Amino acid sequence: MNVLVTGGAGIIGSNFVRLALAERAAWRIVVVDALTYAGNLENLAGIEAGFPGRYRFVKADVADAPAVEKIFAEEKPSLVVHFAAESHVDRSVLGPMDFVRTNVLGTATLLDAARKAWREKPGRFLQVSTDEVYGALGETGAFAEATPIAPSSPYSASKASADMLALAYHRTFGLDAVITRCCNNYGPYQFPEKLIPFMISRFVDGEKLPVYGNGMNVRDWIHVDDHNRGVLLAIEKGRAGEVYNLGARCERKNIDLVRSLLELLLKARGVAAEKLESRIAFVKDRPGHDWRYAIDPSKAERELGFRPEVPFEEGLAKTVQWYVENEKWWRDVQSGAYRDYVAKVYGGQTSE
Ligand code: NAD
Ligand code: TDX
Repeated sequence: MNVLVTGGAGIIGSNFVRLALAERAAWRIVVVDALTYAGNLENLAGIEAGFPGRYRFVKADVADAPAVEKIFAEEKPSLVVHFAAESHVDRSVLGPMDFVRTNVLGTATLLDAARKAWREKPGRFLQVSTDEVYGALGETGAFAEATPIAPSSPYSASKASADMLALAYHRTFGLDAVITRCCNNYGPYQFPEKLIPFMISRFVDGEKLPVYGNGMNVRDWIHVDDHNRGVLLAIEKGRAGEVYNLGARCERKNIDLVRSLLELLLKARGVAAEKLESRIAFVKDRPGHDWRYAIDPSKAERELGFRPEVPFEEGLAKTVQWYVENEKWWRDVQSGAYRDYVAKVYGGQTSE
């Protein structure tokens, strides 16, 4: 079975490719990724050798219709797992249009190519989405699939638009589309702009840790492997036209999470405990900062048998260990050296 995985060079996509090739022997995966600033071929290192004949990488922009149609014609995929996106909220505040282009137009381009390619033999389109489409919660409650969408940032509005297009292609054209909406991911290969790897890299560099606002905002956390196991379940057991929320019932206030990180780093790097609190700096709040996210995953648990396996404290400790042991990986990202790897493989054609 040929599977297109878009955005496979990002954190979630690259971990998905590893998991799926290991656990689904009949799959051959074609990664389609534009290698933007967030795409890192080092995240996929070793896969070609580890799974000979079952992996191909194509550098392409999902919003480029001729390129996408060519890939569909060459590979005849029966499944598309669509991870590719501009994913960082702060960047969407600085420059919303890249988000509209990739997340809205890119998703529409893929859906339309799938509609045309699957006229005779239908395939499945898995749209990877986010809890952020539901907007912000107050102190209580959780997002269910029936919660009205009310996105706050250009990022979440562009993801909500993509979800609406996927559902419209299902209703209008009968396209077999399934949507998963997951909470905040953590784990190896996460670009060091996201909270956890950003704080780790700042700590190691002796910099202050900038906590937005009063640090009382709440995020709901899941290990990337648990998210990806949920995506596999939605692919194989999900009903067409349905949305499945994925989460591990693991809410943490940002400030508490930063303090846990500090304690773990203290163990890993041997820094004096009394110096830790002075490392935290409360800074200006993010514009439109959603107060609280919490996912109710009971539909996925009931219908898909979804059961997250990684306890947060254990997953966080392993993740900190990974960043400590793989300092070269994030140093190459900080310095831009990871682009050289792209240049070596693709003759300098990066997409920035
Ligand atoms: P990421 O930023 O780490 O990676 C995104 C990948 O998409 C990169 O490899 C990038 O090169 C690629 N890409 C970007 N624009 C592209 C384009 N126009 N054409 C082809 N490829 C392009 O993102 P991530 O955190 O791995 O997120 C993957 C998906 O999961 C996204 O759709 C995101 O909205 C969703 N999601 C993320 C989280 C999270 O916590 N990170 C939570 C829920 C849902
Ligand atoms: O330096 C920081 N200081 C800080 O207080 C950063 C980078 C973040 N924060 C706060 C903002 C959020 O409340 O930490 C929380 C997490 O921030 P991010 O890592 O930027 O994630 P978030 O905005 O919650 O969005 C993430 O989860 C849902 C992903 O980036 C999205 O792609 C996903 O859809």
